Amino acid sequence: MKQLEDKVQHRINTLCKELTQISETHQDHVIGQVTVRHLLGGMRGLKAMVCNTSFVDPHQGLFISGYSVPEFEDRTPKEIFFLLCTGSFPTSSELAELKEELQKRAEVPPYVWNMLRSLPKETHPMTMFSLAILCMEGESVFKKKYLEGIPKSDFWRYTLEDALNLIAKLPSLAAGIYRILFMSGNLIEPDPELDLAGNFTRMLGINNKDKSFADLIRLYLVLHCDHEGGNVSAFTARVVNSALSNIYYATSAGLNGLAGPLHRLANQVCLHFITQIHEQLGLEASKDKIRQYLYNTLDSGNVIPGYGHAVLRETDPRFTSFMGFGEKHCSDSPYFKTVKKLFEVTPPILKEYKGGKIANPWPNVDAISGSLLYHYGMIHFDFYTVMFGLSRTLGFCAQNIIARGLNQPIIRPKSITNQGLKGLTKGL
Ligand code: CMX
Repeated sequence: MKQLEDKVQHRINTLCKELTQISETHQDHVIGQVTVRHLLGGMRGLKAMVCNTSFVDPHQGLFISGYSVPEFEDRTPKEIFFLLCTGSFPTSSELAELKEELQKRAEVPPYVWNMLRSLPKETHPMTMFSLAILCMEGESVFKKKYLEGIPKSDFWRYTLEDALNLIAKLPSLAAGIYRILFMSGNLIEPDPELDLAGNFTRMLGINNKDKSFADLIRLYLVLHCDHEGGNVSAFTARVVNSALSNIYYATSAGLNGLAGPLHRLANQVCLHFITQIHEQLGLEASKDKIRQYLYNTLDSGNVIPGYGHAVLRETDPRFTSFMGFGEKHCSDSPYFKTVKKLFEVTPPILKEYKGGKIANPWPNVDAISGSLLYHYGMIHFDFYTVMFGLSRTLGFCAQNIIARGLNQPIIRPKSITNQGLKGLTKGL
C-alpha cells in the first residue's frame, strides 16, 4: 500500500506544518469562551478539537476533506476512505492498490464466527458487530509493534495497517451478522470482482436481482462515513485511540456510542412514523390529512422525527442526495411518496410552531434513509445501525490515522465539582 501510505504521509506533513505554525505564533490566542451552558449542556458548540477529515457547515452540510455532498455522492466507499485519509480522490492506480490490499485482508477469522454463533438469538446486531470487532483486537499490528518499541513517528503507519485489516473484514462481518440473526445462518461468499458495497449487498442475500439496491447501499455507505470529530461515536473513538488503545478497541467503543437511541435510532423512528401514517391514514394519505397528523403529533408533545438538527440550519444535503436516488429508482414506492409529502408540508408547520423557536425546520438524512432501505426489502430496522456503523468506521479510522500522524496527545479535559463551579461563578 505504498501509494496510500505516501499520500497519507504527505497529508500528515502538510497538516503538521500548518498546526506547528499556528501553535508557534498563536499558542495562547483565545478562540472562544467556555460558559456554564457548555459545562452543563454536553459541551455543545464548544470548539475543542481539530478534525480535518470532514466538516459540517450549518447551511451547506457535510464536506469530506473539502468536498461537498454533490461532489462526492457518486463515489464508492473505498474512494471515500482514500479521500478521508489523504484529502484527495484516488487515481485509478491508487484505487487498484487499495482494492487489492482490502481483498487480501478480507477473511474474517473463524473464532469470530464461532463467538457470534454462540450468542443468544436475541442479541442486538450492534452488540454482535461491536463484540466481533473487539474480539479481533489480538490481531492488532499496532499493538505488537508498540510493544516492540517503534518510534512515535510510525504510530500512524500501524494504525493504518490495522484500519485496512479491519475495514476489509467489515462487509463480510456485517452481512454475516445479518444472515445469522435474520436469515438461515448460512453465509454467502464474497465475489472478488465486486466492490465493497456490491459485495456487502451480495452477502446480505436480499434483493440481489435489483442492481439499484446495491447502488442504494453504496450511497448509504458513502453518505454516512463521517460527520466531524465531536459527535458521540467519532469522539469516543478518538478518546479511546488517544490512549493508544488500538483501532479495534477504538472502533468498538465508537460503535457502542453509535448504538444509543439519541445518536442513531432516528432513522428507525422516522420509518416507524411513516408506517404509522400509513396505518392510520392509508398509503395514499392526502397532504391535508398529513398536516393534521403532524399538528396532533406536535400538540401531544412529540417531535417530528427526521426534522431539525443540532448543527445544520438548512435541508441536509444527504437528504437531498437520497431524494435524488428515490426519484430515479423508486418514485412509486408508498414510503418514498410519503417522505415527499412530509418534505412539502412539515417545514412550514415547524417554522411557525412554538413561536418559531425550532432552529431548523428542515429535514435531516434520517427523514428518508430508512424508507429507501425498507422499500428494497431491508425490513429489519435493528440492522440499520450496523450499516451505519460499517460506514462510520471509515471515518473513525481516518480520523485516528491522522491523529496518530500528528502525534495528538491523550484527550483529557478537566472536570470540576459543583463547589468548584460555584467558586468560578462567584456563587459561593
Ligand atoms: N419537531 C418538534 N419540535 C422540535 C423539532 C422537531 N423535529 N426539532 C426541534 N424541536 C424543538 C425542540 O424539542 C426544542 O423544544 P423545547 O425547547 O421545548 O425542548 C426546540 O424545538 C428547540 O430545539 P432546537 O434548538 O431546534 O434543536 P436541538 O438542537 O435542541 O435538537 C434535534 C436537535 C435533532 C434533537 C431535534 O431537532 C429533534 O428532536 N429532531 C427530531 C429527531 C431527529 O430527527 N433526530 C435526528 C438527528 C440527526 C442527527 O443527529 O444526525
